[in-house]
Amino acid sequence: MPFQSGLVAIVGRPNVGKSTLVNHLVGHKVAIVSPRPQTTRNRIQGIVNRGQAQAVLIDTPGLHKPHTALGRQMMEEVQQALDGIDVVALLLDASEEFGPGDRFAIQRVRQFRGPVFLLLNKIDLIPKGRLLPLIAACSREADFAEIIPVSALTGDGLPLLLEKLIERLPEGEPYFPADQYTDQPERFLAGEIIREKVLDNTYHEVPHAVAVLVESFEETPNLIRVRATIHVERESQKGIVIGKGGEMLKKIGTAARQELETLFGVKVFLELYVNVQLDWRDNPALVRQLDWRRQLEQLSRE
Ligand SMILES: Nc1nc2c(ncn2[C@@H]2O[C@H](COP(=O)(O)OP(=O)(O)OP(=O)(O)O)[C@@H](O)[C@H]2O)c(=O)[nH]1
Ligand SMILES: [Mg+2]
Repeated sequence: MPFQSGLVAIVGRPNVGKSTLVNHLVGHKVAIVSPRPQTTRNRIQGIVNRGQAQAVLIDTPGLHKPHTALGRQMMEEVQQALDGIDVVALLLDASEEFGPGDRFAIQRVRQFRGPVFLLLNKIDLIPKGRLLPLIAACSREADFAEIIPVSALTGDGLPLLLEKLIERLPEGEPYFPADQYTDQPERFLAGEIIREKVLDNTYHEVPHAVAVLVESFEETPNLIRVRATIHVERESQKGIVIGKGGEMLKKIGTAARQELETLFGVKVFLELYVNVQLDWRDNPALVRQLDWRRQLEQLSRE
């Protein structure tokens, strides 16, 4: 049997469960997840190998109308993720009323000429009776190659989804070696894990205003030493992230270190700093600096 391989872009509004889906299918955490919208900021590839097939899933930032330079870059990332792909999987949150935001998302994938899968996610949250009318309503909106109800959280529907995806992949050599499950180097995943722990512990504008830069990532056989800066936009946000007597920063650091140790299987020494970078989200140059692909280019030049 010839090998099949292809690129699948996972798109949808913020918070519908794209990153949860990619992590579940890959079987490793490749993208951070949070209950706050606009968590994912860059496209990240998660690789799924099954027998004679390799599906490269591209997680993307949630589709929204951007108001900042960061938002515009995030939407640019989605555009780039759609370049040269074989299948689009559009996720909707089935537990929410179908609305204008969903219609906007459907419009965005209409331009794609290949097969578009519609995934109705979070079915663990709704009574079964609500599915059929939702499927009927969605099939009136566009000509989807498949409409599949799933739960990215419980895994319901995911084996069927993977089977249907693989059917659509063209013949070809694998893009990645069989033991690689993401294109995102550990250094940047570490930065994302730290950001996730900030998101877990902060509210209102703070999660949106946070960016994490890993300044150094030194690996020795039984220790990884990570030095990172948490950038925020205001002194007041810095105060929140540090907390009374540094308690919040300590909590964030401990949670991040524990997860990094589990992930990398070695002891991690984590050093965190907090810095104010006034209105960085509105500054295209600063936004670009925080893009991990650019950081990677820079590191390889040094
Ligand atoms: N109950 C339930 N919750 C889910 C499911 N999938 C995702 N979630 C939750 O929905 C929230 C958002 O999940 P993410 O995976 O971060 O969503 P996303 O689409 O990647 O969001 P952005 O990166 O902001 O665009 C998290 O709290 C997840 O735990 C699901 O199938 N069922
Ligand atoms: Mg995400």
